[in-house]
Amino acid sequence: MIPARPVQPIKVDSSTLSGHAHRVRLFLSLLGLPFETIGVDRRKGEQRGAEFLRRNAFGQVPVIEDGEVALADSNAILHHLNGRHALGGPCRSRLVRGGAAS
Ligand SMILES: N[C@@H](CCC(=O)N[C@@H](CS)C(=O)NCC(=O)O)C(=O)O
Repeated sequence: MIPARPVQPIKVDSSTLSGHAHRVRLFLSLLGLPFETIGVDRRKGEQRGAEFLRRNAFGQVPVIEDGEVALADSNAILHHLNGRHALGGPCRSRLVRGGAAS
């Protein structure tokens, strides 16, 4: 099975100084996947706005939108990205075999 490339860039709701959001963006970068960061200003309380709470009722970043999949929680997101986009995990599929470096 060949890992699926996203048709559209994956949207990542993220905010500065969020380690949870950072690790999602880092993993997307390691996989070489296209993504778009959507800034959520937590100092302004944007994560508690009605529009954001529709995407994540816990009012936390990160949240991703990957095609038809909308998902919160960094661990769940990493699991999803690994399952859909990185056959065997990024180390086996891209880094160790040289895909990311070439
Ligand atoms: N279990 C969640 C935790 C996410 C989390 O704690 N996010 C923080 C930023 S690092 C947040 O959005 N806090 C809400 C706030 O500041 O009101 C995950 O792994 O994604």
